[in-house]
Amino acid sequence: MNHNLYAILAARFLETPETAALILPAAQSISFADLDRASARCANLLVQLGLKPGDRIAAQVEKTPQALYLYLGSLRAGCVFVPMNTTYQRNEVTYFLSNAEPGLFVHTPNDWAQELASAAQVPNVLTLNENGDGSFADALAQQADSFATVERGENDLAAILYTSGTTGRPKGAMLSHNNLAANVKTLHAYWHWQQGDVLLHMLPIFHVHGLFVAVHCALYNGSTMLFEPKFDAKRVLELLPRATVMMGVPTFYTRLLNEPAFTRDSCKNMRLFISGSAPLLLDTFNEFQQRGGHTILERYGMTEGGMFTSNPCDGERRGGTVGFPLPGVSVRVVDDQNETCAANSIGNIQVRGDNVFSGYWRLPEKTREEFSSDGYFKTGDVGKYSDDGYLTIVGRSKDLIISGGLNVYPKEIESVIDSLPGLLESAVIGIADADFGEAVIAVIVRRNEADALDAASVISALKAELANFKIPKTVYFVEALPRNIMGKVQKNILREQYSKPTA
Ligand code: MCA
Ligand code: AMP
Repeated sequence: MNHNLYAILAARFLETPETAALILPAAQSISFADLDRASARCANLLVQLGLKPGDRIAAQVEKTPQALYLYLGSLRAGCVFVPMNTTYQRNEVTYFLSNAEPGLFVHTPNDWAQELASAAQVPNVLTLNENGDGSFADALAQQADSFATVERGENDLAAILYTSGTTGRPKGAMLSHNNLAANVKTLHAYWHWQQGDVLLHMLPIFHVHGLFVAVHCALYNGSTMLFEPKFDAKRVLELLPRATVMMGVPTFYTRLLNEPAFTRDSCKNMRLFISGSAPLLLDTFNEFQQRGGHTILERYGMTEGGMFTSNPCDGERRGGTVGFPLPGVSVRVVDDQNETCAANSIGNIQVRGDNVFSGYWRLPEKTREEFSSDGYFKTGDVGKYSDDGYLTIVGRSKDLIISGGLNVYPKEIESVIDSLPGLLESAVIGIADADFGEAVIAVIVRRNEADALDAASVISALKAELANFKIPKTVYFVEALPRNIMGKVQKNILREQYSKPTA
């Protein structure tokens, strides 16, 4: 049997080849048969460029149908897809290219990508802009539109997704065809995907949520996606009457609730609203229920394994919890000695299952550290089970901020700040924010007041180095950072201090 994920998805969506796979903002429709032909053209192009199964394809491109063809073509050719956030800056991309050693880099035209690719000796470089044009699209047009999808085994890699860490550089999570297939099959059944479902797709497609959860579920169900370039609350209101399922990060839901026109009537065609990537506040859950008449289904997952737990479709969706372990996924809460915690006791969340990745790209040591001796992945999240089996995430043991569903590791920003002129040290923390859930702020100690950068200059220096969502919303200067007896910065004190409304 061919375990290639594309073959598994296509066997289902090609049952209805003339159904629209994508409907674009200007109402243009792309059928499943079109998708199959376009991904075949891409796979043929990859072969022509000399890419072999197992070769990496790095992509830093906007959300267009062509970006999806690139992903599906990569699967079909047996290559390993490495998507990157479009707001990563040159230093961030430099690292990904040198670490992944791709055989092809497809990028949005800018001042630096070509130069970085040459420096990293990437053999093939193509462009793709936000309109779906560029040398990648031109090259696709020259290719034949059929391709025999390459045979892949269960453990062959389909993708590497980089996730940052509390220390050091980002790590590439290696996801196999079987990891991805196992998760989509489970989610398809658990969320009761059904004939006629239409997915409102407003997430980016360079992360697990938008690409592997949303796109895979729609393809596996043969469902149309209303494929929008980015989230826009007013546009959601226009499109909801044509959709039945929406997935989003909590910011999507708080922004929708800020729209006075959002009512029960807006949602009357909807079957399911799903939230994840960050905690959904109980207030948002309750207000959405009252205003929209729908109970948001919250689920929990991670780049390293897709989805782990979910509230049920049937049965109680309990606000403030992430529901039950998905079928086939074992999720346990353990103490620091790896002993299972009793219900209502807080401990470390660990997961095991066919969906869970095999390790970090070229980091065997790091991989070993992150798995228990009995094969559970240590998520770094902290939680507890209720007596009746609902999991609640109560915090994180990792120093991580999640802003608008995107992960920000303070250490990375602190290192950049500390290297700026006249600055001695810094602490980056997350404080509660009505829009992003958590907002990034920086508390900085100057080395020398006379020639230290001011707040605006710090922000503009950071913008040149880091993706936009990592940039602190506010910068504070202090004389010294609070430290404990071991010399460790007490971020809890800073969080308390800066969470108070400033006069
Ligand atoms: C944009 N900005 C942000 C963020 N996004 N600031 C903080 N956090 C963010 N997430 C800033 C920009 O820097 C810019 O600032 C200003 O907001 C406007 O930028 P724009 O791009 O127009 O923002 P937006 O369109 O309003 O985007 C907000 C968003 C977006 C819709 C929440 O970030 C988004 O789609 N997030 C979803 C991320 C996601 O897919 N996460 C899943 C990861 P300035 O004006 O100062 O320049 S996968 C995962 O976590 C696991 C597996 C899971 O469980 O799902
Ligand atoms: P990422 O590394 O981008 O895959 O982010 C995964 C992290 O997002 C998890 O380890 C959790 O900390 C967080 N996360 C995902 N879903 C939820 C949720 N429903 N509630 C709270 N945190 C979540």
